[in-house]
Amino acid sequence: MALKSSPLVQGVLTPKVVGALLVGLLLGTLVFGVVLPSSARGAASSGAYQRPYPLPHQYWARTDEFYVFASGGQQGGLYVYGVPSMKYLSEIPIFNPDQAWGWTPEEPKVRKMLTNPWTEEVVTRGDTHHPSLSRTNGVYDGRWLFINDKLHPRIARVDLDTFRTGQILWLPNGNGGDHGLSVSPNSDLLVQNFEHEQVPDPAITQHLGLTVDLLKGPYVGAFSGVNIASDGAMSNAWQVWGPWGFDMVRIGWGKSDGWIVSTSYNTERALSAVPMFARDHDYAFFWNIASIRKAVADGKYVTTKQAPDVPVVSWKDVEVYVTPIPLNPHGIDISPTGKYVMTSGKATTLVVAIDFEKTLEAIQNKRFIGDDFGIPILDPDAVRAATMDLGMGPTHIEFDNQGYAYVGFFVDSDIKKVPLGEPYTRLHNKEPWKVVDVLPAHFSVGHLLVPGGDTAQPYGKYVISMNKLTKDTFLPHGPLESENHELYNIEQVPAQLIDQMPLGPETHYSQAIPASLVAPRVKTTYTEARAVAAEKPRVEYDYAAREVRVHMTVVRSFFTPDAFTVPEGWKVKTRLVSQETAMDISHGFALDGYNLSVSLDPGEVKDVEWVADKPGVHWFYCIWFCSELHMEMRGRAIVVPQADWTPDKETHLAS
Ligand code: CUK
Ligand code: CUA
Ligand code: CA
Repeated sequence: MALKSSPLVQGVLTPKVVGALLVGLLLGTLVFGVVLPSSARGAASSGAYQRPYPLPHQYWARTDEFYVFASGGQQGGLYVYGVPSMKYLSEIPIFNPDQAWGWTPEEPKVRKMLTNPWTEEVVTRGDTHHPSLSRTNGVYDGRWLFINDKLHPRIARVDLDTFRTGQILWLPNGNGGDHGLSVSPNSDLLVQNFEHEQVPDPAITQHLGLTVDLLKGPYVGAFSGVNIASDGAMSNAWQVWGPWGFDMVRIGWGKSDGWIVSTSYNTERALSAVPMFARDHDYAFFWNIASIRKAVADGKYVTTKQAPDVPVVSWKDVEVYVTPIPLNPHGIDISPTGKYVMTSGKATTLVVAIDFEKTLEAIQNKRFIGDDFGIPILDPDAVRAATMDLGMGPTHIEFDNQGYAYVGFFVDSDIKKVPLGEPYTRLHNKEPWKVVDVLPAHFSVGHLLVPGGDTAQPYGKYVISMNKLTKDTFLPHGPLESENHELYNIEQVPAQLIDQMPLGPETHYSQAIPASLVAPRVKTTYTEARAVAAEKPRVEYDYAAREVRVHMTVVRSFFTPDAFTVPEGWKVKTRLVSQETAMDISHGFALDGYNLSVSLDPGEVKDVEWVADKPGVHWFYCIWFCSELHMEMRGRAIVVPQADWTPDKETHLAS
């Protein structure tokens, strides 16, 4: 019986229908099939992949194998879901305020992170593209996730013990348009490319020996190197500038250790779309990291007024090579041993596998076919392992643990599975570089992921395709449609599409990490409140500073104090101290009519500052349903008109 025709689904529970259901229940067959999830019914059919969650209680056992951290694009943070259940878990706000997830600039810590250090503007629009999980020896370690904002020159560190943003670092000398981001195999270096060409400080263009015209260009490109300390703290290390903008990037490992590989699709240095396709090829870049550090050590750099501590190095002073890649390459990805660097001509059907061992030999033997802006151009014949004609619009590539590459095609709307060459042939016993499987996608693949598919040891088993278009896959939900994350099991050929999930527009790269590396470190409560546990609730009036300081404890289901007075126009510094120790019992402080709402997790301490510029009674209330007395968990901020204020209206708490 088709689910569609089920009377339960249609909600037509007429007496006649209920009667029929009862008969069905008594007979114990057919009708029962209607109300069970389709997976439970499908379980008997042989060969079909069985979804591990036929019934909810099995989900309570928390049996998902992987967390997926999906960049939220214009949502400005991350989506988090489980695999293979494809169940949405949460969101992590980063660059955009999001009060649903307790991330509001009313909190000074958040406000400071969102503030551009040079302009002091609070920047609340972001566009996340490229998450990069921290790693040790080239393998995810579950400590942090780093991610960029394409709209502004800033990157963030998310701490995986709290699923909260711990740091936002602003990159100097650029206006944004930063794109590819990659973390080194031991998480001590991060590289952030500027895809959009810039008009930098004149000190930089002078150092580069290039001229840049504000109106006519051509502009110049850059990437930033960021140091990551052992506690995850990020700091600007250096910048390299060159004639082009740089798109995607990976820091190498294994055979490509010590090198940064990146792409540029605009080696034309064009200022509009069509001329960006003028050349029949652009480049893949190979940057030697040690040579960048040496240029800095040798003093071959300039600095700018904006960032006097950040050395800016010219491409001329470092070791860099290019090799031609057909028409406008985008993604550049590295196989698990670090040997193959794969990229593709986005506007072609061609996918290129570069052998990094051959590349190092070609550099040694000077197999150059010329130069561009002084950069030696490596002979494609000397560095390529394969050039494959695979389909329309190859965009991004990931790798599994069986020696296969997975290439996503935007135009073809599919993923092609391709065996890699040596040393992987002993794993798959296939002729390398020939398609062995085609995974249909719905529709237009952007990024794709294999769990661990950008590391030295992919976990394999699944591919998730992040499709840009959903067309009619889901119920209509307005002209701006969600995207479609599709889960395939890749343990067999053909791969099986096992689930789909709509997710907000629009994710770019996403990564999946074993649940066992993250779940055990996730905190359920904070311990900050212990430090101030001895402090008593109080209200202090500072007439010189025109400031009221409220020290408030918060516990089910009371604010203490639950009322205080403020003279109109004064600043109110409110310290909220959660005395909760139980998991999942968060409170909050939202103030009627004041554009102010902060979340307070168990054991957390938060400071909120606001100016009492609206006279009257303003209730503050708890924002989460924390107990059956949640609605009653509220109190009053009484803002007394300036003319009416007398010191006897001060609030004094009984001690
Ligand atoms: S990009 Cu969006 S699909 Cu910003 Cu990595 Cu290629
Ligand atoms: Cu505390 Cu609701
Ligand atoms: Ca081009």
